[in-house]
Amino acid sequence: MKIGIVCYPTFGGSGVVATELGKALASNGHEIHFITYSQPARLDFFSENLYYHEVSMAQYPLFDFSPYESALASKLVDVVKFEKLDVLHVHYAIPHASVAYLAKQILASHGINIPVVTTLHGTDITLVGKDKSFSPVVTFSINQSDGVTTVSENLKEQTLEYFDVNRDIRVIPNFIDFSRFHNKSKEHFKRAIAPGNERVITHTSNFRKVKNTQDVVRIFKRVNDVIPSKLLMVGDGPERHNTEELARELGVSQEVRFLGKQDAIEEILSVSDLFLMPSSSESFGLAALEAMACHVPVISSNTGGLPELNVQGISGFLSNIGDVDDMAKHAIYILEDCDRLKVFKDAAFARAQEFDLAKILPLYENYYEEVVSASKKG
Ligand code: GMT
Repeated sequence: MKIGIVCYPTFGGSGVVATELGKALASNGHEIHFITYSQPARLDFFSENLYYHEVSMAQYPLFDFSPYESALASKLVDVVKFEKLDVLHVHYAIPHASVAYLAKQILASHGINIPVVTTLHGTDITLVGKDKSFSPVVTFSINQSDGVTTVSENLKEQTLEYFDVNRDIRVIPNFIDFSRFHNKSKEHFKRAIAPGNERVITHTSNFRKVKNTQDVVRIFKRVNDVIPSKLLMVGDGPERHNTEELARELGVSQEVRFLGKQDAIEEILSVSDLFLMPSSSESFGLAALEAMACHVPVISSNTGGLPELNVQGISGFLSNIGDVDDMAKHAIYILEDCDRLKVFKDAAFARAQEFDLAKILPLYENYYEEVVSASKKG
């Protein structure tokens, strides 16, 4: 198939899923066209089946806000028409689903039918999409898509609860590519990070409010009081400063390393013993899945789609949002005993295998086939 993929090309989870999906589809023989405003962060290799079309915008002094939607719609029309795409797959509803609808209407006026699949990733529904300034457009464009997927059952339920949706939604969870995410032997790195053989605890995120990065430090402080440990904070974003401040206030800054944005996340996870995700909202929790694939158990909140990934008492533990005492208690339970830690590490890996790319990719391929054939009939 010839598939157009639209996403945010940044480090966010939706862009990562879109890019990894495109790469995997290309390896499976599909022709994939990424249409974004800059090269997606993980589109870092060449394949004969991969194409990248940059959305560029004419600047004009009248534009206080650049009309990105119009530029993207025009690019979609151009790429669909000239590359003869079979389907457009847009990731993150705002603004991609409504832009795809506009492009679809323009193409229809040229006698071209292009089915649109929209994947909802989380904050486009739970946070931003619900806002009055977006919700009529989000509702309309979900209903106008030829296919809609969410990354968890919980996100599907939330979509149906918050929006007046009159169509089926297919749940296709996030996935993991084990050829990249597996436990690598990084003993020299581990010795550098934890010279006293301390336990290594890791958090990766975009340091936005929903990630509760200060709770990560609060949990760490409680663990570190009992078990010698180090905390690796990977990523960057608006809450980083406050989080660093808290580490100083709590007297643990010497044990906490803020590593900023990192490409080789799998190497950091390979030296980790525990992953913390105390988010107040999480539609799936891709970062936790990446950790589990590298044999790292997860202490998370029990919000959103996290209970569909993290299995209580098996791959880790889940607690109420903000209950840092409970999270710290569970973290200590896992880390205090070497044999127990090994059991949790193995179980986290086993759970991650249920989200193997090889299992999830056919779900998308079959869905494209269904949507394309229904759109030809209809
Ligand atoms: O986590 C983020 O803030 C980034 C966000 C995104 O849309 O880029 O991630 C969302 O999509 C991921 C991939 O589907 C999910 O695994 C994350 O759970 C989800 N984040 C939230 O719901 C907060």
